[in-house]
Amino acid sequence: MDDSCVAVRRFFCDGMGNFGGFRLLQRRFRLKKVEYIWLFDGLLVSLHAKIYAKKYMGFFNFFTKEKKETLDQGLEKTKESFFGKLTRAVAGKTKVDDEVLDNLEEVLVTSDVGVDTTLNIIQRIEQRVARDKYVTTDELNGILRDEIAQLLTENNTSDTEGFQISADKRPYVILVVGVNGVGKTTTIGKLAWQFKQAGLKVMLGAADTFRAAAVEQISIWGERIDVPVVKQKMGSDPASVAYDTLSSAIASGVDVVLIDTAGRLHNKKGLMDELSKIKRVMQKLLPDAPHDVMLVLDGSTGQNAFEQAKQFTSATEVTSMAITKLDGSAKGGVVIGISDQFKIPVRYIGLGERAEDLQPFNRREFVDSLFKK
Ligand SMILES: Nc1nc2c(ncn2[C@@H]2O[C@H](COP(=O)(O)OP(=O)(O)O)[C@@H](O)[C@H]2O)c(=O)[nH]1
Ligand SMILES: [Mg+2]
Repeated sequence: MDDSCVAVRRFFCDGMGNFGGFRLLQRRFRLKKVEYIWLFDGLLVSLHAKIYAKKYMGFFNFFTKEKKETLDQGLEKTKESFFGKLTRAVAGKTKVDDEVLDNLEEVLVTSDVGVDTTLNIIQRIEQRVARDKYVTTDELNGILRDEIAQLLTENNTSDTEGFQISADKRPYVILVVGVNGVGKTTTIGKLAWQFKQAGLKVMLGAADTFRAAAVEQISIWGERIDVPVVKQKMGSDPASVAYDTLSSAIASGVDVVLIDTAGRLHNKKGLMDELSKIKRVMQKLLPDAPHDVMLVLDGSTGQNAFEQAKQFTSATEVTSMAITKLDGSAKGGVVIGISDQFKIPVRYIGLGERAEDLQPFNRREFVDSLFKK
């Protein structure tokens, strides 16, 4: 059997001979070839599909209508605050002039977009105003939306359409880093659940051995979503836990490994040493591991998240980011700034505590949702 084959279990079809569902599966996974056997399970017909993705194991694109609603709801507070400020910024004005631009600058900075990105946005709008001569304040919304979307798509990173793993990178190892409390363990739990839903075999490594509660928390997630967690006792060497996890994952044919870490920012050298050791030890088993170093940032901390991104990216090679807790926070603008300033893709955004509240970050969808009235 082709080693890029992955079995998708429990893919229930609503009747016998449901080739529509079958084609959907093929399209969603962008498969070259699909093999299947029918299993009768009471009245339900379970489709056991063996998928031969020539190169990639793809995932569902999570961006359904329901996801859009979660995004809209999650960004509610940010929108309220942003548009409140924007309305005040243009009050009594019909034309976008220097004063409106100054006010807009303040709106963006106080919405946690960050100074540099704000300046980029203002510059773009100035150019637009200079070009179009007379721009009304009524048009400002639309222009802002377009310019922000444009800015974000110019930075050479691509959106995560679901998730893809190259067949020659298996197990695919994601090392999750970030300071205490940002949502690492929760994000790992949510991702593990989504990967599992997509038919992948997942394993978690409890390498945050700093606090007993941390090991317990990831174990609870593991039990809840029925995913194995490799752990040692509190205080043990995180690198040793990572090693154990990876060797166990290799032995049992796991597709994705997620490693939780403590990532204390006590000092840059300490953090650097700890993360390099984890990497080095894993590379003994799998030379190109970790395939992804995902930095988790708490979006509700606004500028603090920026600071953390700066510190972590200078301490270790971060390859992706997840920004959590956007729900219930008015600081969603931080996603725009971080996405613009760091040339590292923001892959996921956290919009709540449920497993399905973690979404792939899609810049266009994000900006559209932010500007939707
Ligand atoms: N509302 C909300 N809460 C979140 C989100 N992500 C994480 N949390 C909560 O943030 C708290 C800290 O998360 P945890 O995963 O323990 O952070 P860690 O210390 O980085 O592992 C927990 O209470 C989580 O439930 C999110 O996207 N939205
Ligand atoms: Mg944790």
